[in-house]
Amino acid sequence: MPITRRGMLSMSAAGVLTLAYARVGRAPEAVAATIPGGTLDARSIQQFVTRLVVPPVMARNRVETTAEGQPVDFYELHIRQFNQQMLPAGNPKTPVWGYVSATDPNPLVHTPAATIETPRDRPVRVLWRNKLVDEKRRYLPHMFAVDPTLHWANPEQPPDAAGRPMTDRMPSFAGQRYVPRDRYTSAEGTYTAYTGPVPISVHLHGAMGLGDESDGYPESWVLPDASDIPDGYARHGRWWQHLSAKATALTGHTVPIDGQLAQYPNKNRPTALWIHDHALGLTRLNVMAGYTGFYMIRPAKDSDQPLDSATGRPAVLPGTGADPTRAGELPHELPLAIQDRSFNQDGTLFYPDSRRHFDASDTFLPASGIAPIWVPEFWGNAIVVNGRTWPYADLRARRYRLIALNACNSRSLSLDFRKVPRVQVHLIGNDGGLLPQVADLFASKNPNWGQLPLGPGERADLILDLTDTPPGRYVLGNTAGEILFPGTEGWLIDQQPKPHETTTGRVMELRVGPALGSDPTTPARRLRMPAIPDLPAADSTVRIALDMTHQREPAEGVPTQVSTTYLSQIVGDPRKGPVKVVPKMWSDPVWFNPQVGETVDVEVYNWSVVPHPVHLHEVSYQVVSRSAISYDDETGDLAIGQSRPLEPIQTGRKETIMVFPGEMAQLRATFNHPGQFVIHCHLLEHEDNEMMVPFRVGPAEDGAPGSVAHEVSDMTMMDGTEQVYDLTIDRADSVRQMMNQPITLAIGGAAAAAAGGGAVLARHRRQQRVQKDTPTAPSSAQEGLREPPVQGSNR
Ligand SMILES: [Cu+2]
Repeated sequence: MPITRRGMLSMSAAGVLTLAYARVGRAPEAVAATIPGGTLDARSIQQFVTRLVVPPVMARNRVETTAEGQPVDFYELHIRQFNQQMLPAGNPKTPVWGYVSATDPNPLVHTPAATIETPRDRPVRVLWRNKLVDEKRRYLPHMFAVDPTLHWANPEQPPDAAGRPMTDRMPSFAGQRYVPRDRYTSAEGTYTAYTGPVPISVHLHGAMGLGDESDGYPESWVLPDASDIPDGYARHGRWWQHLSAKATALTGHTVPIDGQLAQYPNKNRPTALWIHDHALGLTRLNVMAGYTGFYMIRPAKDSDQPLDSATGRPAVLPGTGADPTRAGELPHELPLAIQDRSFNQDGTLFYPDSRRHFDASDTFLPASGIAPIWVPEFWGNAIVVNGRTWPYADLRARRYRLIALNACNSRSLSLDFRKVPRVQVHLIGNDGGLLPQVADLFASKNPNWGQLPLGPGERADLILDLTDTPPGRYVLGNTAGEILFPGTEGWLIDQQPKPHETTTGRVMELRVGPALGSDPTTPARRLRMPAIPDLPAADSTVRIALDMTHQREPAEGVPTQVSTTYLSQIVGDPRKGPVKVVPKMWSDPVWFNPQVGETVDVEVYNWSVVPHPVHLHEVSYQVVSRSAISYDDETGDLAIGQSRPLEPIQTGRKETIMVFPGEMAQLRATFNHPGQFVIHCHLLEHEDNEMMVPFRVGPAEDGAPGSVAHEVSDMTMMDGTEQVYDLTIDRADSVRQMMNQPITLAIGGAAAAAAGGGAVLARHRRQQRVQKDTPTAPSSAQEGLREPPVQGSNR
């Protein structure tokens, strides 16, 4: 009987410290026991018995014409709930959400869905519709517990007297006490999880050059058109009306009540994009429930393609026209959506329905700043690839293109190819398209030899060369623990907490058979990559801090807990003097506001204890630099130390990058398209609890709803700034008060668990490194770090 995380945490403090210690890899079974899960023991799931599913191409409905006379492919896709054999045959099926073609007479009903394919610069229109209803058109409640205390879609809030939508805000729970759903009897004095119809908002992750009407803005969600939507419920987020009107003006289509209409211009360099949900405060749950898929932007011209340096002619990549698939064989290009999931014995997915699954909290909002259901991170204990647990792939001794997507909520991955004999693996692309230079994972200078770290939301385009690999069965492993931490030299996997050896340490099995004839594809070392034009020099700089608010439980002896994760605005130039940090929340008026055509350096500073994958919508960016930092929140001294070389996957263009603790990443982007978009952390739990802010390109548009705070109240000034805040939102206010106080709380073992396990170790290392690497750090750097030195730790 595995010990649950909850069980572990009800043990003594010494037991909890053992847990944090075990995560460094001394006791694999103990590590497995720390991963929260459902009632199905992940170790009992048979591995490598299910064939890898490769999603087919999505059938388009028709071709339309844009206002400019350009052909545009049209799709109508419905988000539905269905059962899928995620676990091996013989186990119960798993209820999941997926999107399904509404016009294909024989559609694929699967998640990941069929893949949308398009050449670069050819636009695509998709009418997305929320069909999360049963056969009688009654709404389906969420399969997971919806925390009502976050700043979230909140369709229960009826419009105010002036008819203004009151959705998309953090409700007040003053005078109420949280009660779990199964014990909830009365709205009198108590509150519980939301169980109404599910809001969704569909985002094409990585799409650039698009209008905000097409981006799946978190506040433009839709409910299903169910027959039993309770009276007074809003059908849409605050922004839906405005953005739908723009979509209608752009496409000529009326947007149905349960729909979002997007027109994707596909301006990207060719790459793999990811369709997933983005509804406010629900993204972690809606992505966990399943609807997901690939969207491939393909080369349209020769300059999009690599050349074969031996011939000077266009290279042949696996799976392209010159390299067709034989009947009965797997395609030579394999997209891999890798996700961690936990299951119950009845086949349902498990996701925590209580903060108690994460740590020892039992005093919740409004009595504390801690949400009752939200957890700061989630790690599943089983690995799912393209909708199947631990599949296998029948391959040949030849070259393949692997397009790996880390589609986990919080889990970092490090793909490990070292168990495949005589394999060669080259990284040729990332989320921003082909790299300027191919990187050999087995180069002797690669500190993560044979491995590829990949943060949530990132993609890796790899050439897997099995030409010399003898026939056999080999495990594609994962060497990253739940979350990555900086080693002494940056991203060193062998210094990280380890995954469980036989569960999360495995991704899939590669079954290699003999070659069938010759391989027409170009060896990766001969690829000469297309040039990437330089971005212009930056016109301005925006500075953002990644941070987490910790709070002490009122109970005696219980250490701090993560209350909120957030992005802050850094005012001032740290190279010239002390800075001021202004905490920002989703409800704040837009403060990141480039002009149309402006090139901006976005400097992202991470002084929290965990790395955050930072994702910018609408643009792809160039990572200009990474540097070690230290921050003293008493003096405001923000020291920028030694710069670090970019990882190969950080070269070229990016739209999601892992920013490590004690590090600043300088991201340069040109903002060419007006509208309102978001920047956020791609740990989905963080994104859902304030680690996301809107940015607007160009001036505010007529009819755009603005921010909640601006709309509701303009009576309060704080910090001497021109900001306005809504004091009726008590939680925002209490979080803000906390953010304005220096954090002086003790951090012990359970806090390490709360911050992601292994945090004790990470914090310790970071302090060492910041000291070592930061010659300009103030002498008080140690005390000035936002978290105090570890107390009572056995490290
Ligand atoms: Cu984060």
